[in-house]
Amino acid sequence: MFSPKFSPALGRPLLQAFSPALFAWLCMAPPAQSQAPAGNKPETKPASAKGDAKAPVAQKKKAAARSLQVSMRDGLRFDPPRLSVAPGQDFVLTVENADTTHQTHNLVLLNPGTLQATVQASMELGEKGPELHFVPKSPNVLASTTVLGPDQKVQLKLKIEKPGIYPYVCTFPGHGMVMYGALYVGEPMPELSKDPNVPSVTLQAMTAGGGRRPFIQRMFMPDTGPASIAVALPGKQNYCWDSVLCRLRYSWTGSFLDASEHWSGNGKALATLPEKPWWTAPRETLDLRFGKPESPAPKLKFRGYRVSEGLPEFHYTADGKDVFQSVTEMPEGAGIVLKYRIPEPPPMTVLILGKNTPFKTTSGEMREGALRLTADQAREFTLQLSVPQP
Ligand SMILES: [Cu+2]
Repeated sequence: MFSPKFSPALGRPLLQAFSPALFAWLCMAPPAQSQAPAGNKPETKPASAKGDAKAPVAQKKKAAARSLQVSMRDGLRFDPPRLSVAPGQDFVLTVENADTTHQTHNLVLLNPGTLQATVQASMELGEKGPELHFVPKSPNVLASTTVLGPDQKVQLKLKIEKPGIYPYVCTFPGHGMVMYGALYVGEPMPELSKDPNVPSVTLQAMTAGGGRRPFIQRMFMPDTGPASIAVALPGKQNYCWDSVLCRLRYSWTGSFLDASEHWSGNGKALATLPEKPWWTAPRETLDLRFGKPESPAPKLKFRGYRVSEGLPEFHYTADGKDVFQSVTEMPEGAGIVLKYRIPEPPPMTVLILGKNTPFKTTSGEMREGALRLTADQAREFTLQLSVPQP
């Protein structure tokens, strides 16, 4: 059995003034840096009612309370950076410091629109900061945790009646400008990549590759085979290449993959696309034929890819013939260019593009939805695909 030991500075759960619309209490798990034997994980103790004498709900078992979780993570960010709850819904927010760099953090839940002012006020606490856990006294503070050390966990029991977007922020000195998120109460959430309530630092950390470009990622992705490769081009285009069908699958503009589910789960979760693809390959588009369009589909075998200047050149064989394919971005992100190389092509190579194809070609003859290339032309050719203009 644990008996929680707190350092004087972090001694009691900190209770703030509560808005009438909300009440909260805290319960604190013992600090994990205590002398607990390995494997003895601190447990969250049952909540004890504090802070609001008018809140007998604390003693009653509330069956319907929703449980939400937010973790403090490396790189000064909350995970998830957004939460959503219905107005008037009882919920328990578990806040855990999961920062492996041993940073300490707090979480302060605020009235809508008071993030900047609260961060400012916390910076003005001066030497009073530590004893207040860096939480300024303000009616805009709806609930707050103490400063949490590594692996410490706290629960806030909450209910918010009034719809709105309630920021949560870490006011530990130096963190408030980048470490925040938002609780959506009865409000629709915008697309994550366009949410002004999510800091860009957080968005980047949630993006596969940390937002680096170019970047190559093998990942389970929506609407494609399990062996797909996602690539962030150096500008603003991204694409998914299917290594079973050996062809481009789709392309989208903007942020790369949101891989947070993938990393936090069992590794099987699908990455999500922050944007709808502006092009998805219809069935049989980009299929290769040797001889005539009616020739049987060649046997494809993916051989891997090599990387040059951060970008992959895919290699596969079609009926034993080597085919190389790479993708680059058109100037100003206006689209993508597919480059094919077939070092030893047969006398005639055909690429099925479909009628009314959006692809522009610079060589070969386009007839009835099929691009026909002589051996000379097939050694190296490109296809341009522009982002459709609205
Ligand atoms: Cu912090």
